[in-house]
Amino acid sequence: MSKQFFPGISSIEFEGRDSKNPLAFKHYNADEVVEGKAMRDHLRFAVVYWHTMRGAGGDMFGWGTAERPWQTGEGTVKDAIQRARAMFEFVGKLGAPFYCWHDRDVAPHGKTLAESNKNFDAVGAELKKLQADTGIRLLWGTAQNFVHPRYMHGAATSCSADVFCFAAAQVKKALEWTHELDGEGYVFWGGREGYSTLLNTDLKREMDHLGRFMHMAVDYKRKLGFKGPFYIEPKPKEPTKHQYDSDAAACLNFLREYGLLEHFKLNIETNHATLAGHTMQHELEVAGAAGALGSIDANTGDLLLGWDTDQFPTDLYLTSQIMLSILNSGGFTTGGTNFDAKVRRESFKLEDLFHAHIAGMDTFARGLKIAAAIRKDGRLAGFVKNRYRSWDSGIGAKIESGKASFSDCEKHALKLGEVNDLESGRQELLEAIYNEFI
Ligand code: XUL
Ligand code: CO
Repeated sequence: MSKQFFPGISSIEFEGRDSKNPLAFKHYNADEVVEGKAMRDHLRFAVVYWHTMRGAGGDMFGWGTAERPWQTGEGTVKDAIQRARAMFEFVGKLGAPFYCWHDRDVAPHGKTLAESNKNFDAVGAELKKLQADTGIRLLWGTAQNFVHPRYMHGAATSCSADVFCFAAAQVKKALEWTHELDGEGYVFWGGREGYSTLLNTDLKREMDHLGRFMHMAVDYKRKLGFKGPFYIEPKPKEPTKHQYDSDAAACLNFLREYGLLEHFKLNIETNHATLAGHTMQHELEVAGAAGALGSIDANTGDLLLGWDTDQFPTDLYLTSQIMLSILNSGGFTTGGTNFDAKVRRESFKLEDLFHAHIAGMDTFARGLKIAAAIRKDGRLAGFVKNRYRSWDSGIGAKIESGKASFSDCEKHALKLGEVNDLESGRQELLEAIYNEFI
């Protein structure tokens, strides 16, 4: 047995809602069946490598605070392999089925691209072994095309064609390892694909380059034989003032404009939705309406702080609304619930990593049960269905099926004289009904 990084903590078990054990699940019971499927398969939890393993708790005003015995600061491959073992010990003890990485979280940057690739190959081989030993699977991989100074002007949208090539090479390699590790999918988050000022930016040319980049990725995916979906993760700002993939609607428009829609779904993140001025549920519904709801980055922001605080989700309204949209869209297939979340700077102890994930998983488990109960009850869905009943027959059905013209509508309206039977939207009643299930 190799060195243990969490020696005082054993596997986290389900103990039920009356348990007072901080290191036990109160609601997440992986085998419990909800709507005919085990919770494990509904929720498909994943732990992120970056915040969990690499996050040190630093902010722009202070150094890192977190106790992380695997962070030696050496930046060597040996160090990265230790970190991989710590990661798998953590995910295994937590009982999450999946994890996610950026290429440069798992392996260090080299002095050249060839050296970076070599580093990645060494750590990738260890990940493959750890996956086989533990049964933990890769939900998705992604390339970190935003940390290195070469990406200061963007990666695929850089003003430099040389930088575009580095970005392409990095994605190519990250895709190869995602495929080798049997990843369920692959994510693109455009960390610096945007601008800080339009004074120096050819927006159209940059968007065209991004479209070209994605087509090249699709071609390479085909060549590799990788079958998992590509996801774009929308975010409106941070680090740039404006990011091109600003929200679900902007991503869908980009994908449609460049003929890429059939190859991509979206990975929707709560804190990114709020930064865009939307609710998470809005983003999920927009993605779902386009048949592009793929996966979620489960976190939350703080409404009083205007930045991406990436907190663990512990709000039952949030998780139940998310699970309602997910269940209504048919549930996850290749996607899952990825905790793109970090513990607060003040929560610096090792066990805080467990407390945070347990809180997130329990809150999602309750969200799932609440959403299933709301669906079983049927009053909310029934209200919505009934609200649109004028479209089920008569002139409504004719309009929906494309068989009515403006003249037909005019004839209908003239015959009616006025609309006299409008009904209440009943928002407050519906909110009270929702509360019955919380
Ligand atoms: C950044 C963010 C990323 C992506 C993956 O805000 O969410 O970590 O999830 O690159
Ligand atoms: Co994210």
